[in-house]
Amino acid sequence: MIEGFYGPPWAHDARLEVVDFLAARGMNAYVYAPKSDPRHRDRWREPYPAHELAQLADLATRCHDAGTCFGFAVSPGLDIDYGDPADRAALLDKLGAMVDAGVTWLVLAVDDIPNRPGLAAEQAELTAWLVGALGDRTGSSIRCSLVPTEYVGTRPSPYLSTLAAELPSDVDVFWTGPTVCSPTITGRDARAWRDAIGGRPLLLWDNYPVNDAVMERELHLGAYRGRDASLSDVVDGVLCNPMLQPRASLVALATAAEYLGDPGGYEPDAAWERAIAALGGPRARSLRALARACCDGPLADPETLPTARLAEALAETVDTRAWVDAATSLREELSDLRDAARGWPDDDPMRAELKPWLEQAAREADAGLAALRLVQQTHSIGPADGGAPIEPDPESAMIHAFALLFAWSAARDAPPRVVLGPRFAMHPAVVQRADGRPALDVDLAVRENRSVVDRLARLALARYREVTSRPDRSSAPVPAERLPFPDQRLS
Ligand code: LTM
Repeated sequence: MIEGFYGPPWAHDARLEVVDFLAARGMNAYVYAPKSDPRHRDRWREPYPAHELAQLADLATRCHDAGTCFGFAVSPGLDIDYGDPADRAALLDKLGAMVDAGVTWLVLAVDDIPNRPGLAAEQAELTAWLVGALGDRTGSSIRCSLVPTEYVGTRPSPYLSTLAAELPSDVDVFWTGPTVCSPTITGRDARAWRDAIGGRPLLLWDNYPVNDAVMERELHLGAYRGRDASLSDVVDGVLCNPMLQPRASLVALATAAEYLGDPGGYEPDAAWERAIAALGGPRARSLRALARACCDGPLADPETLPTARLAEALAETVDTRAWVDAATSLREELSDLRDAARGWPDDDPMRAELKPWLEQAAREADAGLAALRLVQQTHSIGPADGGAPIEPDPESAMIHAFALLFAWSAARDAPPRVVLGPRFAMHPAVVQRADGRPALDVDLAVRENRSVVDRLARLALARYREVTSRPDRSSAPVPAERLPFPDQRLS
């Protein structure tokens, strides 16, 4: 795992918990690289105060005891003068203090800074100098890795060709796949990138389940997926970048651990069920309900959400039995989601992480259930018993239409937290153009109008409009026994 996101770094106790959880599942690397730790990036020259250094040393020891390699990253790229002796001395002091604290793996991270001609050569030269200087200072060999300024794609570029020629050959290089948060990564992609960096050892910085920066409104609670088995033959390690929420990240990380343990036999859905059960305990039902509503993200389209498939069936099916089955399953799914905020111990740290999404889940589920009730009112259930189709009572349907509008507006007006698919979401989809230079893939970057609840609400209102605009219709309340879920009250 690489704690490499933007936003508040994790608390020390959460880090220790995560290290233990992952080590028990065979994940054996932890790199400290939180972008918003000022001494990691913005004020990288400053040494850590004693208590922070002590915590880092404690984390390194915990990792060591758990059989996990601990790496420390520094990210000086915003303002370092690569050739300046004072800056080099500051870098060596910074990293030397880590080595003195027991760290044996150092990472130089120069990602997310402007690129310019000549940058790769300066970075390669600095890295070579650093490897030598650390060796002289410690008298032992320290493992060094580089997060380069170009870290996405599958093609060579002038920047990468310079690194390939000038970087010390034993420095491993990080890469995030074909894009920043890569929906799929194959062994072939990795081979292509490894060729572009001159065959150096390759570490995958896998940006899943991370939800920082432009993705902060999302929770990525779905399984690790989209990585083919042959990837593990090519890369020398996989480090997942987690969410801002450490405990909630464990759902995806537990599934990633299963992939890493057996890439060929990995089954994401089964691994996901096991992760929920392992993390769930008394809250498993609630966690499962929320996670099923938040399992889309960079690796899975919103249309793969279980509720999205059911809403699709409801919109498309004409067969009464199938329609009732879809409506019933959808109602169960939404009822569980509405109740997901219940069932958590008060002092549960994962509950505190999930609170904004649990609250939004209740709003979205209320709106979805209101839409279902309106659909039910306006649905002429076919003559399953051979009788005439039922026409709904317009006044009763109107009350349900109003109830839907209120619930829908409450869901839409709340602060944007994505549950049941995004109304608007962004992913940092930087890709490589054919000439190797970066570009934004707009189709991958923007997800617009993909909310399951909006779809249900529109479907219900369209049905309502259709039914109430029929001229000269005689109507009567739909008898309870003809409703798919007759116990449903208007509330
Ligand atoms: O991915 C890399 C190498 N750098 C940054 C990360 O720090 C950040 O967490 C992710 C996701 O937003 N994107 C990046 O570009």
